[in-house]
Amino acid sequence: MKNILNAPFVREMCETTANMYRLGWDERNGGNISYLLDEGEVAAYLDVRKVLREIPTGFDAKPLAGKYFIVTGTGKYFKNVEKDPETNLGVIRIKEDGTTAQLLWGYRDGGRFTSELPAHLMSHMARLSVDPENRVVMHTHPTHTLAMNYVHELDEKKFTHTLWEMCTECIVVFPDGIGVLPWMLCGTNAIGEATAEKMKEFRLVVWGMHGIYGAGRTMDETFGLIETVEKAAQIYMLTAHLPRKNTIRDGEMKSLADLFGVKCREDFLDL
Ligand code: 2HA
Ligand code: ZN
Repeated sequence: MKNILNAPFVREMCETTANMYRLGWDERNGGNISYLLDEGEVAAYLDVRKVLREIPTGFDAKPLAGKYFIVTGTGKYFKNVEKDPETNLGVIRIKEDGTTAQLLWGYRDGGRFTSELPAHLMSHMARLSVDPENRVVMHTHPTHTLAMNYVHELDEKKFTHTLWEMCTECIVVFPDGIGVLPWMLCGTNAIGEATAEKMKEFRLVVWGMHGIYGAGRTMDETFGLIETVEKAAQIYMLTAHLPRKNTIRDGEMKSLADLFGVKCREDFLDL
């Protein structure tokens, strides 16, 4: 059995959480990541028949029964993942009942997965239903995106459009736009269900005055989505209070989408 601390999926979790912490997005215990793993990938590092503990999830994730995830721990700091992955991360498998997580590795101090597991697993189910290759769900509190939530309307079309205008690359990176939820109580099944509903349509979902969710096929893709939104939000926050002299026009955005061969949400443009 190979050392799990060298497993690419553990390394990716360490590198990504460290990166996000240093960007200032994940203060204290802010943020969480879940990453769908292949059984073969896990079996190279762990005896998958050896369940350390069973932890009830409090919701039904039956479509994910038998699936493996590496997930950040509740109350754990992104700042600390790199130096102690086995305490701050856990590898779980969803049991056949759909409502129990079997812990195979991690949460060494008796901990458990993120309190946002409902939003994560429900988002995985929603994304897998539209993209069978989806593997990553990421939640974070990016500073400028969050700042923008206080001064910009929380309307999907308007929010997406403003961000598309802020960097030429935006419409190419997230042509499907951004779903927006109002402020809701986090850590609940209700916010999980609302997030998953949006995830059928969007790979990015803003949680009003809280943060953002991203989903993608790889860690890089998912991180890149959120990073691009955050960059655009930063440009917005640097310019929103100044007289606007120039802008990228809707027709120009459409021609970018066409050039790069992506299908954008045309109803979010005024063509
Ligand atoms: O896990 O970010 O939304 C900490 C959070 C809750
Ligand atoms: Zn949060």
